[in-house]
Amino acid sequence: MLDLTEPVLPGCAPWPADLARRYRDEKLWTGETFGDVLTARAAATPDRTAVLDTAHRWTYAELDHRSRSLATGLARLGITPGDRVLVQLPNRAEFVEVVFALFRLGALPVFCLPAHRAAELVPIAEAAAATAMITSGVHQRFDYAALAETVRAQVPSLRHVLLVLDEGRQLPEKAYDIAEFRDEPVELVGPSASDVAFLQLSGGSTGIPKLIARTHDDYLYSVRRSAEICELDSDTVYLATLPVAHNFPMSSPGILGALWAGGAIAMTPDPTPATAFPLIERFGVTITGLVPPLARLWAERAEAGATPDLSSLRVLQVGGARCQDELARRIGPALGVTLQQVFGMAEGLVCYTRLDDPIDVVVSTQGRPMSEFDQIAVVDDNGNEVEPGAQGNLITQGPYTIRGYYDNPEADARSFTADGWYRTGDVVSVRSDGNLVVAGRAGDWVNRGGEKVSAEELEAHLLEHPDIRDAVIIGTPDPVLGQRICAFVQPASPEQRPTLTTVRKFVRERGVAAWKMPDAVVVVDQFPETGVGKTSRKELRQALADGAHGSRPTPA
Ligand code: OOB
Repeated sequence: MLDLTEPVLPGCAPWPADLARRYRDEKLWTGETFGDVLTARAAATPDRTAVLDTAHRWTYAELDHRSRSLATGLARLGITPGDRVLVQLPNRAEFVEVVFALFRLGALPVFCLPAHRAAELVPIAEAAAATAMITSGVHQRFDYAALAETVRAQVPSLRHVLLVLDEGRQLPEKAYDIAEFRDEPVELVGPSASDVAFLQLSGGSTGIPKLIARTHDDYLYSVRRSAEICELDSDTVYLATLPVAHNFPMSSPGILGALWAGGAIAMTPDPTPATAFPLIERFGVTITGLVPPLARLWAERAEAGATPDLSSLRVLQVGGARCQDELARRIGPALGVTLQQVFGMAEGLVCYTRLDDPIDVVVSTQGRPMSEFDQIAVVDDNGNEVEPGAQGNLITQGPYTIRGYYDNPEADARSFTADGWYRTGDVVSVRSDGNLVVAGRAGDWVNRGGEKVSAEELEAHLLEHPDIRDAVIIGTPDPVLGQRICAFVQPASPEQRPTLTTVRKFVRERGVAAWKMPDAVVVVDQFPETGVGKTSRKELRQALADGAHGSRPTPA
């Protein structure tokens, strides 16, 4: 009998035995592994399409065979169960092959984003004590093989670099081509469902990366529930538009949800309308997920007319950052889809609006937890629950939310309560209908002389300005007031650039309190982005601190 009080991987906090037993008794954790799911689908529908990209179309039988074959080859190379393997691949079919090969072997993929560079990858590889890295050759003019070599040179545990190469590409001297490891499959023992399946990265990591260990049991439960809520079936074609290693396109319901439902995974190498729209038509895509800046771009492109045929697309998910109501209202009509808001985190909890929710819920809320076993609470800074409906800090625990980071007691002390609830860092309110409204990250408030201004609230006002395409509010240090309000704005057109005077006048005329007026307006053509495409407030703050953009706030 499995002792549930033992950590599943040294350095990981286990679920308390009573909760783990409950999740098993309730059949949330079913004892299946990812390998088991693929085996079952390949047996049931061997000839249905499992994965397609611009260069490949694999059936379930082919994907199953490829993953067994590569698992066997990786075992021959000396990769063993429990080994950590950095995976940094663009959205292409081989991502699925590689990840399922590692799952079958019981080695743990460490999911890195294509945007990561040595400054991120070295500490990640060190924290994970990774033994291998699987990456691509040159992609979008960046040499990932050279990057992997840089990482290997600095991380002694990292022995092997394996590359997914396009045909005709030359193999660098010290690396392997994964094609050399597609062996005749042999049966491998494989992991058990309570084992850790992979390591995911926490968003917004600084310093020592926070690694998130997810088990087959817990992650598969979230995948299954997500697929149910998103009404996936064997006709689903899920397009991985965001970088597929991220939790949202991976499992909410993502590529794993599509696979669980027996549908197809489609991949686009880049998320722009120019690339993704023709692929939606070509592959008959039914659902995909975007971060808000991309959703804005897609809506604008569709509103401009003359797009490829997007009529197969039924559901467009938006998540990863707050989708402003103004944008949410436009998406359905512009793209002819049902909008679904998704509020989730790699640590676990994912909330969805449901596909049959009234439009007010879909446009104005970030949905409700996927599971009746998710527990959420909204607490003040002392940890006491706030009045129903009031804003506060969201904490959560449940059948697929981790109870501690991988081997990082300092981060655990900050991010988890003594009894294992995860402090999300998000400020939310819960409406009487149970849906959450995300007001922002706890740090996204500007404290102007003691008056707190919600960045999200002020941004929503600015988005109503005809000359403003997108807006981000940042607090800047001020010797007298503590902080001042700086508005970064993207102009709607190059000719009409908003100014401090016009913006303040506009906000005032909307009946907003005087102390919420921006103290400075900085017009920029593009916002910096995180690896998954969210607008990076951190970089904007840094730009202000560095005096970039000539953006020292001017006294109003
Ligand atoms: C997703 O995961 P992460 O780990 O990259 O980021 C999590 C954080 C949340 O704590 C929250 O601050 C923010 O991203 N966030 C949202 C949001 N979705 C995520 N803030 C406002 N509204 C939303 N809809 O971003 C992620 C993981 C799974 C599914 C979807 C997103």
